[in-house]
Amino acid sequence: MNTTQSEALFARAQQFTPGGVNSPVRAFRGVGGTPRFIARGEGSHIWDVDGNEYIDYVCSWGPLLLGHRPKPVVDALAGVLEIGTSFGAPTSREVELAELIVDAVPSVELVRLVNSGTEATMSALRVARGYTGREITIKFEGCYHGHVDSLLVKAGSGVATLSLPDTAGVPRAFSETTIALPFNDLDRVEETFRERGDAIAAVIVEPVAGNMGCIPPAPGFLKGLRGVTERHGSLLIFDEVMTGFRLSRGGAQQLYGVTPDLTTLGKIIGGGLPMAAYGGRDDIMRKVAPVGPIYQAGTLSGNPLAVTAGIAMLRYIEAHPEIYDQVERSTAELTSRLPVGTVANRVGSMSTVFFTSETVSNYDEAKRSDTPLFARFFHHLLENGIYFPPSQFEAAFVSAAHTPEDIAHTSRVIAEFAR
Ligand code: HOZ
Repeated sequence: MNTTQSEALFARAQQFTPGGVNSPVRAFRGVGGTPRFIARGEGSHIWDVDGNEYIDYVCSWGPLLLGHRPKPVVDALAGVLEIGTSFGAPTSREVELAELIVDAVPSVELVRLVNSGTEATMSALRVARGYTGREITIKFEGCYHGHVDSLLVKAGSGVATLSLPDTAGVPRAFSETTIALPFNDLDRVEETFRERGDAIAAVIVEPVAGNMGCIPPAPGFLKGLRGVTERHGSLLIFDEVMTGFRLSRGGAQQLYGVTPDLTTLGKIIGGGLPMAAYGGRDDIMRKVAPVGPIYQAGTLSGNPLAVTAGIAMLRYIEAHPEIYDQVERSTAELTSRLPVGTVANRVGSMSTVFFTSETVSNYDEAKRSDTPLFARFFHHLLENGIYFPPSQFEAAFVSAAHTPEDIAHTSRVIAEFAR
């Protein structure tokens, strides 16, 4: 495979940008080799600057539920260019998007739009602290909630990919407000609440973990979190940046029937443009400025382009509920012919192949995967025109644009992988 242009761009990029990338996992450090510089995408396929074509299972790390350049989103964006790109004043489109989100996501009665998942989780945590008057947060090892200072404790995603112990630059006072516990271990959560319950503002969780690879919640785990937080007067925050509108229109909370107090959203709600949100119970969200004392603001929040793409995406999803069955079936097929010595975790259209024969239900178990072997698997796929996440500790995504031929070809290539 010729990668001359990508290599040249990567060398040039490293002169001007740390590691040559604007987000660490993209640098391929978890798998080695040259990151592909992408020239364009259409449907389920992308093309790199050397003209190589790939079936894309990164899907921009989740936002592209409809694949690249879906017509409803592209058409809506063409229309918005007529009106302007940013006003820093409210527009009717923000109201429309807020209504769509409130209508779809069970826990969300009021919502505030922001620009990135990091901003959403940072703000939701501030609201939880302001509302409860407490400072401690429980998070789970291997879960990733953006690069919020206090949440970069035993974090997944790029932190796990680069095997960073914890992150330089975070004041100890911030990380000391966080208690990290093993995912799916309700006993440890109960025990921690017994010891420090009256200091805990919130439990934040990815209801289906996607940032240590895909790990589903154990039966009863999410309900247990709901129960213990309620009993101790703390808030339950679902980080649905990845799972929101991906696992169902109402996200993981609808799928598992557990309603948190606050929810963070991102990725799909921006239709492929930078957009995120946090929202939840009316009485909690009314503590946010300008109605309440908890301050949070943003110049580009509710940006007309991102909001327009988000509305087009959510309206399409509302009108085509059948896409959820379709992407789930495709993902089941994709993970049906695994090489010996692997396990695949899958929920809906999120999945990860781990190189271990043991169950993977938490971060310690995910770390037992043979990551050098994962790297060989990744390059086997890449050489055969299949673009998977370049890290063991990320989820792969299937979109509604993936065709039966894409899936059949990919599962054949997966089955052919020889150790
Ligand atoms: N941490 C992101 C996904 N879990 C990766 C973002 C990116 O590199 O674009």
